[in-house]
Amino acid sequence: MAPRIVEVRQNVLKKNDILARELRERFRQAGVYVVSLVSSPGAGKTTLLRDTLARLRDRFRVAALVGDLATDNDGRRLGETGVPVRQITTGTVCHLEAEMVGRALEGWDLSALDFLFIENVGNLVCPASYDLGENLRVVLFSVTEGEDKPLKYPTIVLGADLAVVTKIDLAEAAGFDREAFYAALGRVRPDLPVLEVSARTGTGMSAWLSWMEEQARAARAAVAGAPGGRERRGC
Ligand SMILES: Nc1nc2c(ncn2[C@@H]2O[C@H](COP(=O)(O)OP(=O)(O)OP(=O)(O)O)[C@@H](O)[C@H]2O)c(=O)[nH]1
Ligand SMILES: [Mg+2]
Repeated sequence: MAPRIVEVRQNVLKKNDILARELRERFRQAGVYVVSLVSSPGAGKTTLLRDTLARLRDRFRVAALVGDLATDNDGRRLGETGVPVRQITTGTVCHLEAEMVGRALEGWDLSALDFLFIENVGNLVCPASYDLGENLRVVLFSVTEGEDKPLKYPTIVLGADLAVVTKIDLAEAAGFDREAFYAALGRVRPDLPVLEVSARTGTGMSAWLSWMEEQARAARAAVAGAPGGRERRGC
């Protein structure tokens, strides 16, 4: 890459980091727990998120932002759950940036939310470089996309807090080699928690929700216990 291009890219990333830090502080002050989902196109982000919103909406105040290059299909699908959803249409940009998230949140009272979910644009490369100020970043790999994906896209794995293997109902039909997948993931991030789910059959959904709720509880307890921290509603 030419030095000039490298410099511009570094400036963009630096600006994003500053905005993401501001967002993170805003989320912390509002007491909203933010979870982002990243994966290759079609791995099942919207489907998992739709079922997640439907299962959480009676117990928590939830909302979602969803990024896509060209359509509002996912926003409409998620909106069917009845929870507040905003679509971010990125045009030619292959990832969400902190600035886009900040703009999409304009006018939203974040303190009226317990959980905010962000579905990134389907892409295992570009989103890795852009912090969105989220508390948790979840990377999804479907059983149909090949066991070696964690090795081919290590940066996204290195920045994740959880890996979710999706479409587990198709594992047998797709000849998914579980051992090979876990070996590939382990070579990049041996410490990364992994959950297997099927939004189609509901397998693993309870484990996913419990895990995420526990992370949110722990984060809220840490904020409440920190010097200068304030009491928050538990969840
Ligand atoms: N069998 C099966 N199909 C699934 C599952 N989850 C999603 N799908 C299907 O996979 C396809 C893509 O799912 P989406 O949820 O749209 O995937 P996505 O990651 O949001 O896609 P993009 O936003 O385009 O990147 C759809 O046809 C879903 O019905 C699952 O658990 N099992
Ligand atoms: Mg989607």
